[in-house]
Amino acid sequence: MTKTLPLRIDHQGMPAIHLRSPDGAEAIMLEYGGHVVSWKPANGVERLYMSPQAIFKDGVPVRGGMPVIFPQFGQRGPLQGHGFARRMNWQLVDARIGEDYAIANLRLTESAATLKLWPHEFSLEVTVNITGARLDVELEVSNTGNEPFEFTAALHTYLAVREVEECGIEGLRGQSCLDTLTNKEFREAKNPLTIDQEVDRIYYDTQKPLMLNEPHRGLVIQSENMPDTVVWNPWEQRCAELVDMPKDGFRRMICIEAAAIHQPVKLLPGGEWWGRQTLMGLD
Ligand code: TA6
Repeated sequence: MTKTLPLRIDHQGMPAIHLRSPDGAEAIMLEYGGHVVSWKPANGVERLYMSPQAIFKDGVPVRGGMPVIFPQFGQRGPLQGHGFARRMNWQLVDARIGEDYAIANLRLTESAATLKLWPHEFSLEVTVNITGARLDVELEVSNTGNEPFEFTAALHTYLAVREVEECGIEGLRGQSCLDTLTNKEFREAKNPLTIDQEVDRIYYDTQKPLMLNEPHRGLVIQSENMPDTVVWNPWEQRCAELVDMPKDGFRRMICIEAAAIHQPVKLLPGGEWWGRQTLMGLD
């Protein structure tokens, strides 16, 4: 049996939804950006990185958690970096708790503000489902207008790590990727991939599960229908330039992002698309 709960809370001065599954898993989502800002599996240990200097203010993207990137990844188009979805207030559609899960669904649709930036009618939904050691975040896009449109999208997941230089990402060897720092494409030779400098890459068509290993724990990362994986760490110099990151913040995070970038998604009127990222803690 499921029941609807009043899960609304205030988080850093913003309306949010606090999900708590009966098995102990927890997540917090802001209505601003449809943004997951915290995920604790049932063992109670936070798995998402949130910058202690993150700014919670309308119009400013939140540095950490899981920003929703839509309808433009990065600077690949005329919009502001990473599009507008992370800078808009979304509507709560549904939040429920079940026997061993909790789920919430938020929606963003076109408004005068979005139409000014991007002249398309759309529905963008994010659904977050937590149970035990698992988090599923699903994006759904519908073209509710009369003209086709194209978009790129990502779940820009900031993962919390004890020390980035202790981490290894398994599962990328052999994958083609674009190094966006040099604008060169190459095939990944490393397994595991370790991080000891600035990294900003788009791995194409990564359909296999990835593992983020730390000496004391692991995380399985899977995506469906989001064929690309972005790996980002700003390292020391770039991090120092980010006003919303502490000096050593780059050591505590790594972004592993499920994305659809290389082949933009085309939707005809009435067309629908979905993509999902699943994280599973192994502690
Ligand atoms: O996903 C990686 C990336 O596109 C990087 O190039 C990097 O600048 C980052 O996202 C953060 O972007 P933001 O606009 O949130 O500062």
